[in-house]
Amino acid sequence: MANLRSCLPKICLALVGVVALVAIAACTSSSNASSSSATTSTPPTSTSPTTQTGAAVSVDLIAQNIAFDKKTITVPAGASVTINFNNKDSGMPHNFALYTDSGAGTLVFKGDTINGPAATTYKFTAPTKPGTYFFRCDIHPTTMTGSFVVQ
Ligand SMILES: [Cu+2]
Repeated sequence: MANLRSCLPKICLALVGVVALVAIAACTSSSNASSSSATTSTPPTSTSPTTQTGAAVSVDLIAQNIAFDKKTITVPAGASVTINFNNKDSGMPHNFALYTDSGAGTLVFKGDTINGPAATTYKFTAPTKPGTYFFRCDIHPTTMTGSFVVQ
């Protein structure tokens, strides 16, 4: 008993020392982590000037009476585009498809066709080259068309 009692203060001191060490270690490691993440989060500057890092854009597009509710959709170059597509035509299939030009020769993105009434979400990356592109419904390629402007 006497032995244990005389040891207790030493154990206490040792514990305090360990706690202090842990606290110091936690402080220094967290400050290290925050400073290193700050330096690594800096984006590389060597990317080509035409490539803009993707802003996120969300666009609501309604198909109703075999027509889109928008004639023009404008997004930043290289943006991450989300199109909230709502087909309100009962029993009528529509989709959203993006082409480089109104000739619809080169496809950029093709959304799945959905039968109305139904809604879906299309996600794609906008072209990095600014210009006026072309979107349409592939089922109604002459009546459901619009300009997709990349800035
Ligand atoms: Cu259509």
